[in-house]
Amino acid sequence: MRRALGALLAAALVAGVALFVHRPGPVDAQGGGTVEVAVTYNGAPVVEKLKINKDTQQCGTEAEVDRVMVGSNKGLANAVVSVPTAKGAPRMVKATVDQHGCKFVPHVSAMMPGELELKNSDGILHNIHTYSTVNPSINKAQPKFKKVMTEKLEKPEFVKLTCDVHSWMLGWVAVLPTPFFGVTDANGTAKIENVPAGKQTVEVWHETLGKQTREVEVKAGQVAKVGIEMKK
Ligand SMILES: [Cu+2]
Repeated sequence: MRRALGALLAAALVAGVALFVHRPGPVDAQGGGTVEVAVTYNGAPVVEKLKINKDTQQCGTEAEVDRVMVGSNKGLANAVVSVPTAKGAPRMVKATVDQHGCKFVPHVSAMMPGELELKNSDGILHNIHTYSTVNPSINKAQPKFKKVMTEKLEKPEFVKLTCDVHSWMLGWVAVLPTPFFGVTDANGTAKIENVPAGKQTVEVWHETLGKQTREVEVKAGQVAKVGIEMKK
């Protein structure tokens, strides 16, 4: 009994030390700071609605495409924010876009040059067709049995995703030249962490409202707040 307790205590001590040593949390390695971006839009939301008469079991009978999504306090969702002046180790995370309910989910995603994973959780035929300038266009059928398809987007650019089977399907993939990026949430905010200290440029891009930039002074261990209003 005593022995078991001793072993338990020893185990707890080891676990405690391990926890202390490998404590997860915000890494402040190179003296970076956080850039918190709040994107707003002084206008009304835009939603396109279309009747569907194809694959209705998976797609439903009406498609809703959010072209301008505005949340609380005029927050603009689905805007890509990045710090193109900040260089850092590439983020080796693949961007994943699912074709679900005959929609691209998420509607907007961001990645560094590399691989894009296309999922087909609908289990029906989709045909990805991308529109881009510096990256080769992708135009490929994804049959119902093909659950995942991997494609490459190797140059920074905002790539438009469409589907040749379902004309209303629309999505975007931002291929960015920096690992410091985010996509605004329903409230229009995005947080970019560990941005190298110094003068940096924050860029905001939105599929229908264009691009804007702001200068920001990033200080180590601090949060720099940037507010950007997008206009029609
Ligand atoms: Cu489709």
